Amino acid sequence: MDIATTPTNPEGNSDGVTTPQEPQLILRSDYKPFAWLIPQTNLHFELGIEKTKVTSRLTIQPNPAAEPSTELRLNGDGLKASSVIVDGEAAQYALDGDDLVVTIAGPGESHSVQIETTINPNTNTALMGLYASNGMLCTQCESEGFRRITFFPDRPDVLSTYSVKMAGDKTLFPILLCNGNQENAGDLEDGRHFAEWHDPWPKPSYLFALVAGDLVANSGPFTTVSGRKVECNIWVRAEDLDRTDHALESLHLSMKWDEETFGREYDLDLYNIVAVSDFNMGAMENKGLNVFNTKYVLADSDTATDGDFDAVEGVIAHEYFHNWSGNRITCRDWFQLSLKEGFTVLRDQLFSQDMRGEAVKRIEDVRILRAAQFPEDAGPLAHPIRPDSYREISNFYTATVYNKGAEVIRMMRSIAGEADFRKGTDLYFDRHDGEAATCEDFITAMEDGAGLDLAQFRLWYRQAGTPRVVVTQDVHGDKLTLRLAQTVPATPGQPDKKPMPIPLRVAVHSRATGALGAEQLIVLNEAHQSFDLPLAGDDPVVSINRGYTAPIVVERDLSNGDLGFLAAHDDDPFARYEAVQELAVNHLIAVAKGSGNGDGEAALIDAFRAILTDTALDDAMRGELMMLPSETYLFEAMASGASKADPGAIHEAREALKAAIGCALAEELASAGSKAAATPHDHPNGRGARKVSSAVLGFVAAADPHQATRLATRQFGGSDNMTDRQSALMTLCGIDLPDRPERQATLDAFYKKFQGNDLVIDKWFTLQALSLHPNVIAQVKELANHPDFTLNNPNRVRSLYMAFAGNPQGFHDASGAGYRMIADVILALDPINPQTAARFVSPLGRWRRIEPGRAALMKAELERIAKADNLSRDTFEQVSRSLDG
Ligand code: B3K
Ligand code: ZN
Repeated sequence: MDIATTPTNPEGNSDGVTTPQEPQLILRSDYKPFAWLIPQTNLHFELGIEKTKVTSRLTIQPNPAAEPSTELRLNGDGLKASSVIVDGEAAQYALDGDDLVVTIAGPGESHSVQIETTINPNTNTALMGLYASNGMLCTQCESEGFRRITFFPDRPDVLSTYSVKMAGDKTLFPILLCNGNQENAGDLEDGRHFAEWHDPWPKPSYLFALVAGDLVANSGPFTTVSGRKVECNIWVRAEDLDRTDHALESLHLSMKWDEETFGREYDLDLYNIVAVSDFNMGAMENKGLNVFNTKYVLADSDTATDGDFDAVEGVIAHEYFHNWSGNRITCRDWFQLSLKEGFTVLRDQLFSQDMRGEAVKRIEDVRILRAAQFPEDAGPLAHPIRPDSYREISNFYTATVYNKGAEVIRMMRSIAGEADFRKGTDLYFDRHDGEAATCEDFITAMEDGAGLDLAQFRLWYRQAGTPRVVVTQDVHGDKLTLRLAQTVPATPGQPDKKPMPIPLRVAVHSRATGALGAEQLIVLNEAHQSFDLPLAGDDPVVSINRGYTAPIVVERDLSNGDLGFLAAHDDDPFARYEAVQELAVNHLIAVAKGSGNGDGEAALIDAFRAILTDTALDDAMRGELMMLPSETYLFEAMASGASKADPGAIHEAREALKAAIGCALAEELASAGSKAAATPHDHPNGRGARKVSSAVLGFVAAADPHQATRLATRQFGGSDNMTDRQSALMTLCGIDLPDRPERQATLDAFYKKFQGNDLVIDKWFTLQALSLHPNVIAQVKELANHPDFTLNNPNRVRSLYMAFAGNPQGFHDASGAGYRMIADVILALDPINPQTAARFVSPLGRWRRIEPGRAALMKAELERIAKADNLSRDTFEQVSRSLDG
């Protein structure tokens, strides 16, 4: 079964060529409530891998909030109904495109509608709806997958109570799971069995889930604050069971944290999580039955890195938090997606900050925002966190809706303060419990509960683009006047923007005395505005956007000396990180533009010396401070205004800086590296030490590849954990020393040791595709022919090609071969899994901001894709926006 493809005009043109018809543009302003309420939905599944029969019985009633209608429009996607019965009689119905339109003519306020469909989960390579994965059956319904199972008003504002009976072969599917609580189960004839499930909480169809397979559980109860005992299960294949403790523990921690921090208690007796290896994204928050990508469940230190452990904890928390921000209160329509996603990302970020330390987590989150969301906001796919239109909603599960959405709510929190923010969220949860709500409802609850006036703040929901704030200052007497000027850049469809409220935590330090000024919060809400701040002493240095209170770009002209001072002494850890980033960006962009001089490099070497030798710094933070800005972030910085990014020049400048630091600080790096190597894995400082040793290897590799080969080979051989193994192998993969056998030998040893462990073999593909090796394009081509490679598994596709698209040196190879390879993947993957294929378009879509030679090659690849027949709605939308925007 394939996802919707672009319909063609059956009449064709006069010259006989058929013209593809554009998929429909859906507008936020067109929202209308559905004509019917569906208080009860009964589903009966006769399960089979190749043939599943679905009988759906809906109780329907006219919706008093909508215009009355005799037409019941039920969405379908590639379905055929074998029978449609209304109130016990064969119904009058018609297919309108993929939708089933049933006439409800009979008398009475309540009707029953029964529909039978048959589907083939085994041919469902799009992994939306009901599909087969590794011999089990599972579902993914958000956003519009339920319509691939049965005809239904598949929209988030139709809430219904579900009762489900499922039956299937007991050997193939010993475990039968659904939302809610199991109410009945038993054996049937012919080796089959059944289970009946009931979910007492009304929900939209996108939260429906069903799983049937041969699974075992890691179980551990949780007792809620009011004393309710919840059975928590992490369901996996038997061979994966010993890698599930971290997931279960993360779930328990999340449940406790949400009670304490947001006053939210779990509301069923059962919480099931199932791990599947074929999954389009990270995980799904289906009510009481989360379905997860194995990548975000399975972890032990032998096979998962510290980053993987954090990701499991974060995603488990995220899906759990959706139980309130998403499930108890859902979205009225998909334009409101950030209502649940932005808020839930903020909640999971705050949780991880509390679990692992605020400073490092904040830096990580800002790094993600800058790497994924800033380019989106600056390119043809830019959209507000609450979009105004879409053709395919799957394309709007973006860093803007998620991560910028979280930043926008975080700004409300900064303005309100923690205590009043909590009053706002309490009111939101109370006021809208059980409803399908809007972003506007959230903002109003925040105004009423937290006592804020968010009239102007609403612009953050409407305007796309990353605001830029230019900072200048003058000093008179004992005051510093901070002059701020904000602009919000034009984005597709939004040429003119208004100034927005920008909360900034600021402090003024004294370089002369080293005195650190007191922090205060200012809110910039005009295009130009000045603020008088007290001085802490002579030579004032402003520390601004501390903690990254606003998702903006700050433009200021600080001397290297001032930046070095902030990098070494600021009392806000984020501001220290930011000062190092700024030093590096200033220097690298100057070098890439051909105007760099030795001062920037010298300042950076001094800053890195201080970072490496500062004994008061913990290693987790030291590791963060040692990270140079990513090449993607540097493109954004270089491509400001009329100037274009030159990926080749940026890459060379960055590698040269790494080499310069590696040479100048060889001793300091060696000593930090040996200290890190001597720290045992389970030492409290172990994680920090591993981060430092990975950063050290990066600098040594640029300066002295022979030495790095020795160090990395030793680290690989002596390590008892995946974090160290991965950083060693990453270093080796990037080194081009044909006379040394270590690179290939270590890759082979890694493969041999972990063959059969899909998640680790994904790493093996990724490390090669991301590598700094000059032959990376040829290597990726060869890996695509490896027997373990398949286009049918999204994790594997991403492990090779998403990694490659994120490898600036390979992807932006001046020949255009990298662009061609990604375009080929999009074309090959689109008929198999359109949602995953469409995700590869955005790297090519950045062509307008790149120097003309490469831009032409990127655009040509987009045009080649656009010409292909039968593009999915997903890929069609992304490619056409990338060419038009
Ligand atoms: N809500 C899901 C994402 C669904 C994506 C559908 N294309 C996971 C999450 O954000 O928690
Ligand atoms: Zn989510």
